Amino acid sequence: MVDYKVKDISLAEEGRMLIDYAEKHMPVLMHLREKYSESKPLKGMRISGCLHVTKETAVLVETLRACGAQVAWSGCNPLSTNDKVAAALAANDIPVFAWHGLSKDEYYWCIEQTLKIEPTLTLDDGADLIFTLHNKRDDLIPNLYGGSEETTTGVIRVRAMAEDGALKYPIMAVNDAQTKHMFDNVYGTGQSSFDGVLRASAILIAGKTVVIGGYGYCGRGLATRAKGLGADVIVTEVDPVRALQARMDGYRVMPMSKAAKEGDLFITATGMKDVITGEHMKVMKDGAILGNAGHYNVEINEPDLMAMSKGKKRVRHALDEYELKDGRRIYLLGEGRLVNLVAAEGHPSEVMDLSFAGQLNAMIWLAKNGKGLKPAVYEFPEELDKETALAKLETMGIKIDKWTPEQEAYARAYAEGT
Ligand code: NRN
Repeated sequence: MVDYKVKDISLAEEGRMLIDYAEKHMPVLMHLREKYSESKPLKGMRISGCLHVTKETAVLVETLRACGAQVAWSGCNPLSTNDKVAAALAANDIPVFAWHGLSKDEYYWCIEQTLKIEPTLTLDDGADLIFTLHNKRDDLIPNLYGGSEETTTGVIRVRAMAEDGALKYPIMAVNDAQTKHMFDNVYGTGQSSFDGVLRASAILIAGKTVVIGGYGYCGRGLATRAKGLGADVIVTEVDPVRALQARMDGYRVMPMSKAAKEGDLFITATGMKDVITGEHMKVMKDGAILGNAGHYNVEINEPDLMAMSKGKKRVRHALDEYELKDGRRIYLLGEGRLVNLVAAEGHPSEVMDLSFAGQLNAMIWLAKNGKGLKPAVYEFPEELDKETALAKLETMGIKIDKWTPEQEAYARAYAEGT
């Protein structure tokens, strides 16, 4: 048995059933596991991972190991670990350091445990592992071939590090793979955030006014699902182009100061702090429900909410009721942390199949090409994106057209006009 720390190892059997179930909905990743099980392209690699410990992540972790890598894993959010899955990984000899309800110190202790394998690759979601390496263990950086980053917020963070000349090893922006953000961020976040809202609040969405903060890939998915569930959707934005797009997509667009008076349910997906503050809470309806779909818990200002409340009470799974001094009640989902993973199970396996095919391909690419690469943020190779999309279509029994040689020639020709 390897070193690990989980909530309760006796949950392993239940966790294994969850992982087996996820495997059945992740055909692309399972195909890649089978494809590489002989050649083991990650042989000799040591991967420290910092990514939500869910049934889908477990499929990725066990695929990385099947491809030859030694792995050590922590979660990337104090409230997103599924304790049954963590137990199943530990029981399968994977050094996993993760449990639901970590303190901040425990969270970073878990990350540091994964560094004991002295990684040659890092796999991150939100860049807390990358930042810890730079900040506390830069002695390990010379071993690194490279790393990957899963999510929008993490890519923004490492790009800022690179801008500052602070990035010390190459990072592939897996979030920027088309087969990741055009699917995970849109269809995944859209569905799984409402999964979280409904498991925690059990409200009827039809007939309600739902305010979506941010109209990026995540916000677009959220607005689509809110509309599909029968809500009257309001979008708030700071970017005029995205605001215009939201209006053209048929949603009402207005400042949060105005939306705050109308909303029954608020979901933020901006990556920015203080999207909803006390100023907005002051004018909200009695019973308004606040949720965040962004990576960090900074989008809803919970200290403002606490300051205007007599007290708070956990009234349902992942739902806290704040009784305000003026008698109104406001509800906060998942302590303001990303509602899909805290109140539900995160995105469905079918869409994580795409994201994690990207992560696996990034690890294989970096194992091959990373050594000696300039520390910078690298785009996901386009041909790998197309390969992943084709593989997914195949699992769906979908065939597509192919250009003829004449069409190939036409695409290259610029002389032919009208
Ligand atoms: N089920 C999941 N397992 C899951 N759902 C969403 N994410 C998940 N990771 C593991 C991540 C997405 O890829 C959360 C990240 O913020 C987002 O990029």
